[in-house]
Amino acid sequence: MTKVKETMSKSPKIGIIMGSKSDLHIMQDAADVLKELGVDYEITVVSAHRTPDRMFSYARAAADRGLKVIIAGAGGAAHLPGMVASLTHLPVIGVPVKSSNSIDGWDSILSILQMPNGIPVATVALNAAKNAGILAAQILSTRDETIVQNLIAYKEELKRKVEESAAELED
Ligand code: RP5
Repeated sequence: MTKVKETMSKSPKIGIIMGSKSDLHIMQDAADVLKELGVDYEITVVSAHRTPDRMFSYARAAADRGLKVIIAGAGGAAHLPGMVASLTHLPVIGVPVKSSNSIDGWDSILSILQMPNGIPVATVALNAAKNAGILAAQILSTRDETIVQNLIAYKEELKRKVEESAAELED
């Protein structure tokens, strides 16, 4: 990818949370793509079921701490994204994780996707933490021209790779 310009580094604008450290191998993709796009983030574990008080504090303090978007990943009975969305006005992007306690991943997807009217969670595909990171950057980019330019460069690179593959196959 072309050179990424760093953005507003003082306080992270994106919070990445996950129900368990066992989700990290998936959720790391969100962190990696945000880094690639030059967007500051913080990352931690917040369990809806095992640490409900921590979830309440995290979600309630998020906006005042300067976060603009929360990415929340969980698997199985994946209540974290929806509960966090119920506690903050910030946009929440949910990542369904196919976890050790998932039946087949549909449990995670449906737990996050099927929210009641009024409390949306922007749900990405199973294990698609990278897309959650890109979407979070796109939300921030509505007020940040540097991120816009980094996203354009990122998409240009995707296009270049496809064209390179096509050229190789057509040779
Ligand atoms: C969920 O349970 C977590 O988000 C994780 O996906 C799953 C399994 O957690 P561990 O038992 O591996 O800690 O709450």
